[in-house]
Amino acid sequence: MEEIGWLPADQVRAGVIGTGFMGTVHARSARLAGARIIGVAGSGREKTRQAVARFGAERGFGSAEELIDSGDVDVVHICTPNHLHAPLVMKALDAGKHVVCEKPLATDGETAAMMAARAAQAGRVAAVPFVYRFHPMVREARWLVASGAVGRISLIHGSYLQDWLLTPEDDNWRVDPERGGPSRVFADVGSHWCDLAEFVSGDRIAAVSAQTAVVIPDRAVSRPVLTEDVAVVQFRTTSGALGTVTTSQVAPGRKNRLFLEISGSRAGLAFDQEQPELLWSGRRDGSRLLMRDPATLSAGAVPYATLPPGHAQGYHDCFEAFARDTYAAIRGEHRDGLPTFADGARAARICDAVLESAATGRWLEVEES
Ligand code: SOE
Repeated sequence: MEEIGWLPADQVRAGVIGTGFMGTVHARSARLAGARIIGVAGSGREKTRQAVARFGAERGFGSAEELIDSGDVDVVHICTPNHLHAPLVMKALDAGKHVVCEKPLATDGETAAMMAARAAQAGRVAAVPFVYRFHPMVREARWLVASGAVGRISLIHGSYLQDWLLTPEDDNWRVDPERGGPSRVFADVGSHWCDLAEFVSGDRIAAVSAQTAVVIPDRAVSRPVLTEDVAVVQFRTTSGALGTVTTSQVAPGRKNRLFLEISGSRAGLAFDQEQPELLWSGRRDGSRLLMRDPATLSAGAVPYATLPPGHAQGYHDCFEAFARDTYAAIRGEHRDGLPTFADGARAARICDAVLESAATGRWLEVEES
């Protein structure tokens, strides 16, 4: 096909596997980040056909494998149920593709580590959309910690609460351990929280003590339910800080409420993902609510503050920034804070420890890498 003049010579060519909510978000972000959406592969011809139109894709593929083997796809976005992540990632890496794979990277830590090692060996960009790193006020919090403004951290705590699985009629592939893996709420959203806690604090979760509960034992389709609705984790960090995180997908009224608070010797910070334009900053002599304003943000946050103050940025902006940084990395440019397969493997390792701790009632160490 003749190259049209206005198409940048290095325009990234993306393929999306999966046509659900996440596939749609990935396709939108890829397009806004400047990629061509070469094609889509869904779980059936009709879903693929509808997604081609919805995603603004150039064509549909008959299968994920066909998309991966296509010579005009540079990067594959994998947005399928969790059990398919590993086989599709490995096939894409073997085909020389860069890969973006939804979290959890894999349903166990050992497989996730193998995927990360394969990506490193292949020299491909391999990213995981821990997208809450891309809220400008999260970057501001990270900058404040790194600058010493918070002081020595003593406590990291918070929660990630949702209610979309509150009733027995609510069901989803994530409930089925065959498709979602052995952990549900912690692998699905606890992974985000732990990644963000480590990203902002610069600390590492070193050991966990967890409890999990299946609150709804029978659902409309899945019965008996084997994966947890609630997980409560106590932890200590490498630097000696203590912490807790509470995760639930049966918390009425909480829609996507990731909350992270860090207490240091000089100041405290708190971020609420449902109020992402704000960052609470607390000191002994008073506290303030910092509002996202490019004019007052640190150098670490400004690149992600793409709108004027008062024009709220949100989830889609995070995903678009993630796609931009991923594609910049594909072009060989460094982007600070890009969540890679190494981060995905870490999240899976923490999740393994949480499940084992909940099963045995013991504290479990979490290896650094
Ligand atoms: C469902 O819990 C879900 O879509 C997660 O899978 C996403 O990772 C999270 O960002 C929002 O909620």
